[in-house]
Amino acid sequence: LLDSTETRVAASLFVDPARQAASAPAAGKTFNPLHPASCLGCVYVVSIIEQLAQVHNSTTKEALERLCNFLPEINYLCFATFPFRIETEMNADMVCYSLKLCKQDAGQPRCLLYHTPKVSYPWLSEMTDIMKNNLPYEDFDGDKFSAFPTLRGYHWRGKDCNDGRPTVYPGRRTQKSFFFPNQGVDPKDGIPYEQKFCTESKGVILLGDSAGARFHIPTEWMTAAQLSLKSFSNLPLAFTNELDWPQFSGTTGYLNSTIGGWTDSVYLRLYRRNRCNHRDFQNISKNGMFLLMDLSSRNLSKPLLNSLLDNPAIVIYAAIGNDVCNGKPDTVAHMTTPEQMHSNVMQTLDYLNGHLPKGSHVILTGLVDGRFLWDQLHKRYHPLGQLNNDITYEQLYSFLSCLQANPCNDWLSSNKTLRDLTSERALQLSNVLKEIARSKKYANFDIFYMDFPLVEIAEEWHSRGGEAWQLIEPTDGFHPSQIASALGARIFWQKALREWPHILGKENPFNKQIEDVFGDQGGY
Ligand SMILES: *[C@@H]1O[C@H](CO)[C@@H](O)[C@H](O)[C@H]1NC(C)=O
Ligand SMILES: *[C@@H]1O[C@H](CO)[C@@H](O)[C@H](O)[C@H]1NC(C)=O
Ligand SMILES: *[C@@H]1O[C@H](CO)[C@@H](O)[C@H](O)[C@H]1NC(C)=O
Ligand SMILES: *[C@@H]1O[C@H](CO)[C@@H](O)[C@H](O)[C@H]1NC(C)=O
Ligand SMILES: CC(=O)N[C@H]1CO[C@H](CO)[C@@H](O)[C@@H]1O
Repeated sequence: LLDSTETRVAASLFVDPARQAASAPAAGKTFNPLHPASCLGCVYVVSIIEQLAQVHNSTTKEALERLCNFLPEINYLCFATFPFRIETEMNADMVCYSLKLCKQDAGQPRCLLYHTPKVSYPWLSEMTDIMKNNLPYEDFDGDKFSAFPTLRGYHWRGKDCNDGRPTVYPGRRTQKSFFFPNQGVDPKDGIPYEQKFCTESKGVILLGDSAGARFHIPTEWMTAAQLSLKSFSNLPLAFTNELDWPQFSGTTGYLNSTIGGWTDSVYLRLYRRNRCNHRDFQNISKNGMFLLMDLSSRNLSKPLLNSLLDNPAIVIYAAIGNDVCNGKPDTVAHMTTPEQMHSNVMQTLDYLNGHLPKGSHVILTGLVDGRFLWDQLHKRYHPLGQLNNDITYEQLYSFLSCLQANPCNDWLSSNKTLRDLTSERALQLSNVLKEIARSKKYANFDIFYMDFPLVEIAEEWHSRGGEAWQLIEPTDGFHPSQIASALGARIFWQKALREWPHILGKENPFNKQIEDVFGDQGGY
């Protein structure tokens, strides 16, 4: 459910079959317009239209035109999809029930985002065929990289991949694009640059969930007062990257952040330490990939590895939260148990031991204490509710739960008992990881554990004058923000430098020469 929720909810904000082909997960074959996502998408769009009308003192029709003009690429759909007039007496909840994009299932409560529903007027409009019929979409083909940034391209794994050749991927010792400009050989003396400059190189691989991939819905899309053509200029990029921004992430990020905060990452730091660690990163993260450990049976893609041909890698296994977070009403029954956790992690480690080159490192990071989310946010206003102070995160969470589209029914819940119980389970699962790291030995890698550094991140941010709530993604109220991600990379790095410096390798004395010969290759 989680898997489909994050991307589908977002996809439905702008219902467009072409984009869905790129953004929808391969969970099912059809997009059901009556999925909770269509309700969320509708409530969002109608709220924005109403707020635009309010901000610009215009009619809703003018506001709709304004919004559609912000979205030139899909504006034909914009008009097709909203052939209705919004009565000012109705708020977004009511409009969407009228449009039948929100529906009340038998025996279920009616889900409302706003606390003060206005009177429902008995008007109905026609839904267009596009909304009535199931929209087909293709299975998402993730196997495209190198020349193209998104669609799981080089934002995810750098430019050293080749679509057509499975043997071409980051970290392979036999071919490094790093050396391409001169065929790898110094024309002056015929000696390969690698021999001259590189004694040890290593890559970084992240096995993670949407937090690792930097899930983010731009806040600009939510604030009517600031909406402009520019606000949506990143829409195609955002959707073709599944609303993830791995190019800014704390593990594999390498581009300056355009989504707030700044970029700092383990990859960037490894690269600065040793310029031979170039383009060697893989993002094997996926939204809602709970139990991502179970690489074999769940068809999750494995990192590309070859124990004989690759450079050693630092593999970060980031559990964070998806083992306890789910959108099921009986959420506790669906949490990973410590026994399952143990078995999943052991399977992954066995796989890695069979595929990682000797001298690699695996770092297991523990689960976060997600009570932080509720504590920091529940009383604050969501970006969509800031114009009129009418939507708090508490309202958003309960609306999402009601729609069965809450990414984490247990931590994003007003039930304190449940939140505490979830943290207790998270702690048990972290302890499983800790114990494995303490007691297991592998031939091809050494293994370490670290807690998710939430406390250190919050302290560091506080000492820089920041506020704790800024560490959470404002739009979804759930994922770590860009700031948290960058600070996390720094804290990770410092801990590794202090406690396990050997995993980071030595500083390369030839960094300067490498730069002189190859110039700035952009870090990826
Ligand atoms: C809003 O528009 C109406 C009609 O065009 C006008 O009478 C009113 O003064 C405007 N209000 C503001 C605050 O500009
Ligand atoms: C990021 O920004 C810094 C300073 O603003 C600049 O020096 C650097 O080249 C930028 N990096 C990229 C990859 O754009
Ligand atoms: C896994 O992938 C195979 C081949 O692509 C497919 O036949 C199978 O149904 C998939 N299994 C699951 C659980 O998705
Ligand atoms: C809160 O959660 C606990 C644990 O799941 C459950 O037993 C209890 O009934 C819930 N309380 C309410 C008011 O829903
Ligand atoms: C688990 C997962 O989503 N892995 C993805 C990592 O990125 C590659 C492409 O770079 C995808 O093919 C995988 O699906």
